Amino acid sequence: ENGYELWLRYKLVSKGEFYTSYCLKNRKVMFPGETESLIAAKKELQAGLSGLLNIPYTEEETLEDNMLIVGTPQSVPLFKEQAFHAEINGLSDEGYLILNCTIKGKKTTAIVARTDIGVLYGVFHYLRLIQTNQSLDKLHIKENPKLKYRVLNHWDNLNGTVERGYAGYSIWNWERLPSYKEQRYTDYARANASIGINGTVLNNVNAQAKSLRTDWLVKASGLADVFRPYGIKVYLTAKFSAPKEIGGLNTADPKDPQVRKWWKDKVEEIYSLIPDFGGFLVKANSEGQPGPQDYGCSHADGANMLAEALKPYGGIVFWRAFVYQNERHVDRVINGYNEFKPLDGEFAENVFVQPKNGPIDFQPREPFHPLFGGMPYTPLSLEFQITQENLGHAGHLVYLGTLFEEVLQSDTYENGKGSTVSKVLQNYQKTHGISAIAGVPNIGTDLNWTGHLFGQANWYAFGRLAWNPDTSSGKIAEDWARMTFSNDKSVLSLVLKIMMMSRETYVNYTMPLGLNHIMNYDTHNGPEPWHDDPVWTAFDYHKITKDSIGVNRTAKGTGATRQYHNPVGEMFDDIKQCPQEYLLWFHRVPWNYKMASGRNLWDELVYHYYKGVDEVRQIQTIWNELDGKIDRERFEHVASLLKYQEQEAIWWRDGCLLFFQEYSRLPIPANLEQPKHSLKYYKNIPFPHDWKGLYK
Ligand code: BDP
Repeated sequence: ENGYELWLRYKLVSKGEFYTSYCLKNRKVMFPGETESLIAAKKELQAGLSGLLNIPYTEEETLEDNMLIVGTPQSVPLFKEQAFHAEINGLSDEGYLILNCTIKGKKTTAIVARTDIGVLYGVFHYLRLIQTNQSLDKLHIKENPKLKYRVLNHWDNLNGTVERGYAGYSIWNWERLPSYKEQRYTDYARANASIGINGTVLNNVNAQAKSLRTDWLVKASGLADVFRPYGIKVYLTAKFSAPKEIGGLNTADPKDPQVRKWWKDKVEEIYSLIPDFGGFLVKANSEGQPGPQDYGCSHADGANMLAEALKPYGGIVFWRAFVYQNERHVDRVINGYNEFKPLDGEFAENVFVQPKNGPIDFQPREPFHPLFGGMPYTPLSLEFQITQENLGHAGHLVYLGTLFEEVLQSDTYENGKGSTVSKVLQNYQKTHGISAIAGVPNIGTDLNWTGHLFGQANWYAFGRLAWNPDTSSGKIAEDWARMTFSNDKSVLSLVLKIMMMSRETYVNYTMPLGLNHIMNYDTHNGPEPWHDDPVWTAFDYHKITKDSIGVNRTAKGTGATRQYHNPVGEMFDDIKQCPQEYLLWFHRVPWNYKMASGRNLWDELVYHYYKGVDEVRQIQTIWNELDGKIDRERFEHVASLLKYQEQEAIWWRDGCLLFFQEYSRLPIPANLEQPKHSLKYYKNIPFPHDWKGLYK
């Protein structure tokens, strides 16, 4: 197995407790309807059932006992007469029911929705029940997505490279689009639909204006055609200077009527080619991208101009809040909030402001972004990074479900206890009508899509959490592991143990106790806490001296803690109450500070770095127990990457501790494995070269 089939492998289930009942209940299927989405659903059901059960897929039009009936009240008029009809009407546009019911005296199972796309989602869920070895008796499942827009943000460049992509090249073959539609596009759509993702931004936030040129739009329309039956809308990034770059105007000033007209005409053209176009994602006045501030206008002015053009067609704008140039040398952490908070309520109703999950930049651990809870009158979309830019690229096994859950379940206290980030995203205050979440995927042309096989779990987890941000990361990991490896308990317990510890392990050997942004300047992998040049210095992030380490972001320092509601702000502000995992994020702490464990800060840091490496070794041992229990190809793929991960973990541990030691002048206890090389050696390791020239 090479991993291409992702979690949709549909391998024959074991002939265990449910096999007979599975076969009985799926021998005959009633599934009328010829729309594109129903056909897609039917194909999936057919492939799924025949693979999982090894029985022929047989459709019948007459009702029989033990039948599986699939459709909407339009495609299956029988549903209109059933007691559950009222429940169908209560479903959202994408919701579904899966239930056992007696229809005209026959015992049946029904997958029902109001819409065709709801049926497709229901089919995927139904197959998942079999894939994960669940009973098909006493079913009464009702699902509605909790967030409306569940979108991937590809950072794919038009030349085929992927910014911060570690799984090969972009899967969009622009050269051959729109005519040639690779099978991979359909498989991508299937995978996304199976976890409820309903939108995809095709291109990089560091945008090229030409993606909005007619010839490129025609290409994008080819992808939209493949994705449509799967309920996935295409979005594009919009470069703010496009009216100048490709529109022949001499300004992109949002106050200029010609500029506004240019965007309106452009949007009209887009909808003529892609009638269900989703909208724009914009990175403006951030890391050198153009934006409304170039013309003395605000983010809201810029976003609202685009929103106005999209509104007649139902399109939306995702306006990113990842900005930091204005207060860079004060404290980057406070910049996004300071720039966006005053604009709360000024954005048009079809605009989302989209902060990253934390206030810096996709670090292994960050406190949640204070804009969540800080902009009650603005629809907020949260941006997670699925690609492991700062989490070991595709070389490290790091399950991100736990990171996502940690952020989503963080309590903002916006409206008292229980105002979690998840609730904020769900618009619990009801001050606006839309909700969204975004993830920067880890998908590329590698055979297994994500480089590391376990990277697939992160794509999967993002989708499941986008559908329901309150799902537990453990449950998601279990579903993924069952579908990806096996329902065998002895396999599952090992795989889950690894997954659930893996992110904390990564934090331990890279940036424990709230450390952050000490990675290599270019590649963002490997340690470089010593990086120091005027453009970017790691010293801004750790402020190390011979006495202490960490950044004072309390009310007496840069004031970042004041951007949170109390009691969160007070908790972060008080070194005694501040959770240990955020200690050096918010506080400047002396080396001899007594930690809760009784160790001083230096020893605690040493303890975490060593623990991280030990844990990678434990993960290797656990993985080795799977030898012979899963297929050779995937076993060896992961085993060899774990060896690589161990080397990298040692590199991080020794590089960081030797550097910190230059300041603390405290020893690494003699009973611990001592660094094999000098700090000079680590400083001179040539960083793996950016082989695709992606970052420039
Ligand atoms: C940084 C990435 C950079 C992105 C930027 C962004 O290193 O490649 O362009 O974020 O999100 O983390 O815009």
